[in-house]
Amino acid sequence: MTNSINEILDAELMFVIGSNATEAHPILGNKMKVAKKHRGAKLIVIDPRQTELARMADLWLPLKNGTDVALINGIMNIIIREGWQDQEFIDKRAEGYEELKELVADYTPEKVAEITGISEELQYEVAKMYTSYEKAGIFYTLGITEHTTGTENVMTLSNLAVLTGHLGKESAGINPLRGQNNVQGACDMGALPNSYPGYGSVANEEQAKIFGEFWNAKMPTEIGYKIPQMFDAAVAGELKAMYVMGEDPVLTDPNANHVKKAFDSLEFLVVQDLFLTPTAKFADVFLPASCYAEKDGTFTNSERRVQRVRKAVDTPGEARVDWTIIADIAKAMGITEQFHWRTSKEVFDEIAKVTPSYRGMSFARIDKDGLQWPCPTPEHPGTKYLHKGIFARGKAKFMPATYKAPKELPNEEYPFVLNTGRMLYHYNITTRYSKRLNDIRPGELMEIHAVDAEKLGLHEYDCVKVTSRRGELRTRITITDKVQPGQTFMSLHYKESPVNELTSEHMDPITMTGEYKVAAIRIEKIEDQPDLPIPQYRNVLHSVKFKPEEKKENIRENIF
Ligand SMILES: Nc1nc2c(c(=O)[nH]1)N[C@H]1C(S)=C(S)[C@@H](COP(=O)(O)OP(=O)(O)OC[C@H]3O[C@@H](n4cnc5c(=O)[nH]c(N)nc54)[C@H](O)[C@@H]3O)O[C@H]1N2
Ligand SMILES: Nc1nc2c(c(=O)[nH]1)N[C@H]1C(S)=C(S)[C@@H](COP(=O)(O)OP(=O)(O)OC[C@H]3O[C@@H](n4cnc5c(=O)[nH]c(N)nc54)[C@H](O)[C@@H]3O)O[C@H]1N2
Ligand SMILES: [Mo]
Repeated sequence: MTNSINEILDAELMFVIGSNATEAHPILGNKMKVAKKHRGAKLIVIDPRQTELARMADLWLPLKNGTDVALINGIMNIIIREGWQDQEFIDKRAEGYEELKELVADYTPEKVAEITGISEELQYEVAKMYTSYEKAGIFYTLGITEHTTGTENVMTLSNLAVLTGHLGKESAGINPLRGQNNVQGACDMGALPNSYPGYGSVANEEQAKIFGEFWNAKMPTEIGYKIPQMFDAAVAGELKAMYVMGEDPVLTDPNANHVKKAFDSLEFLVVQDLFLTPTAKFADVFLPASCYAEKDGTFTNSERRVQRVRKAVDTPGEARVDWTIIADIAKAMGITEQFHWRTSKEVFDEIAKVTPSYRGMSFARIDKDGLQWPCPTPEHPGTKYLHKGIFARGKAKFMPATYKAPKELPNEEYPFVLNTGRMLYHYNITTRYSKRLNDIRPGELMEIHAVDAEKLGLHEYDCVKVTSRRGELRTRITITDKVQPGQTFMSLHYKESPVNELTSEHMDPITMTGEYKVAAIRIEKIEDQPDLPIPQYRNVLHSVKFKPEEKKENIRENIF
C-alpha cells in the first residue's frame, strides 16, 4: 500500500476495484464501512460480483470479468475530455501524458460500454465522483492481478491515480491489499527469483558484489524460475528437485493436473508444512514445521509495517521452527560461513544489515507498534505514506495499455464464466484443518444466478458436475443474485471440490500469475452426493437462511 490502513478513516472517497475487502480483509474492510457509514466517505465499487461493499456503494459497476483496462481507459478518456485531470500535478511530477491522452482517446464511452457492459452514464458518474475529491484512494486486490492482463490492469490504475494527482498525500494513493500475513515481508526479503532483500536486482553485478560481501559468497546473477516455469521444467525433465515450504500447490496453483504431473516427474521433493497436505503426499521427505504462534520473529503487513511475533506455545511432537530447519540443512550441506544465528533476534539483525529499507530497525525499536519501511536509519520514524514530493524514479511515467480480452471466453460447449476467490470463514486451504471453522462452512457452494439455475433445473444445494477444458469436479450450488446471469463463483478452500482442477493454464506473461478469475465451464446436474456436506447456514454477511430444523439464534453471536 502506498498509504496506511488508518488513513481510510479520513478518506473522502474509496475506489475499490477487484477487492472483496469485508470478507478478505475484514479489519481494513471494517474501516471502509466506518468511513462510508459514519464519516461521509463516498464509495465506488467495481466488481462483477455484488459483494457486501458493492451493496453499500454509491456507485457499483458490475463489469464483465477481465475488462478493467477498457473501463479505466474509458474513465480517463472522460476525465481528459472534461478537463478534470490535475494538470499541475501532471506537469510537475509525470511524463508521457501525450501518449496516454492519445491512447485513451480510442476508448469512447460507447465502445467501453460495449466491452464492459457498463453504461455511458455510469462511466461519466464515476469519472466525476473520483475527480471531485482530494482524498481519494484506490484499493485493489486479486480481481485486478489474477488475469492475463494483471500487469496492464495495475499500470492502468496507476495512470488514473497520476492523472488525477491522487498520490503522495494522506488518505489517497494506490493500495494493493496484501494476501497472506507476511507476503509483503517474504517479498521484501527477496523470496522472489529476481531480487535481493530490499528489491535490488539479482541480475545487477553491483548488487551481486554488495550481497557477496555481506555473505562472503559468490552470488549468481542469473534470474531463477518463477513457479509455473518450475512446473514446466519439471515436466520437461529439466528440474529434478523441489523444496516446498508453507504452500500447497496441488490445491492452490492453477491447472492442478499439470501441477501433479510436475511433482510426479521430480526425482526428489521436500515439503515443510504444519500438516500432511495433498502436496506432501508427493514428497520424499516431509519436515514438520511450526506455526505463527509457536515461534518468534516478525511479519510485515500490507501497510509495510514490520511487527513482532512472539512465541505463545511450544511446537508439538517433532515439529521445529522453520529457520532452524533451514539452517541445519545448510550445515548438513557443508555450508560453514553463514547461517550462524542462534536466535530470531540475530536473524533480524542480519535482515536490518542487508535490507536498505529495514536498516534503521531492530527488535527494540519495533517492540510495541512496529515500524513502516522505508526506515533507513536508527533515528528515522518510518514512513506513513509513499511518494510525498517525489517518486522513486523521479517523475511518474504514464504506462498506457490497450485492452485485451481474457484468454478463455465462454462458448457453446463451455457456456459459463467461472470466477474464483474466497469467503469470510475460511483462509485459503489452511483453516479446513480447524474443526471449529470447518463446522461453520464444511463444504463448497458454487454461486449461480436464479435465471441459470432455472435453465439447468437446479434447486438450492443441488449437486452438479462442473467441467472445464482441463478437468472436472463435484460441488453443491447456491442460488444468489451476488453473481450475474452467465457467471458463477467458487472458492479455493475445498479439496473435496478442488477448483484448481478447472482453472486455466493462461497467465500474465510478466508476473506469471494465473488467470484464476476467468475460466469457461459447463455445469450438469447430478444425483445427490451424500459425501458433500450441506452447510448449516449461508454466508451471514449476505443473508441468514436457516433450515427449519436448525436453531434460530443470532448466528454472529454463536461465532464470535
Ligand atoms: N477470509 C479470508 N480472507 C483472506 C483470504 C482467505 O482465504 N479468506 N486469503 C487472503 C489472500 S492470500 C488474498 S491474496 C486476499 C485476496 O483478497 P481479494 O482479492 O479481495 O479476494 P478474492 O475473493 O480472491 O477476489 C476479489 C474480488 O475480485 C472480483 N473480481 C473477479 N474478477 C474481476 C474482474 O475482472 N474485475 C474486477 N474489477 N473484479 C473482479 C471478485 O468478484 C471478488 O469479489 O485475501 C486474503 N484474505
Ligand atoms: N482458484 C484460485 N486459486 C487460488 C487463488 C484464487 O483466488 N483462486 N488465490 C491464490 C492466492 S492469492 C494464494 S496466496 C494462494 C495460497 O495458496 P497456499 O499458499 O498454498 O495456501 P495457504 O493456505 O495460504 O498456506 C499453505 C500452507 O502453509 C502452511 N503453513 C502455514 N503457516 C506455516 C508456517 O509458519 N510454516 C510452514 N512451513 N508452513 C506453514 C499451511 O499449513 C498450508 O498447508 O492460492 C492461490 N490459489
Ligand atoms: Mo494471496
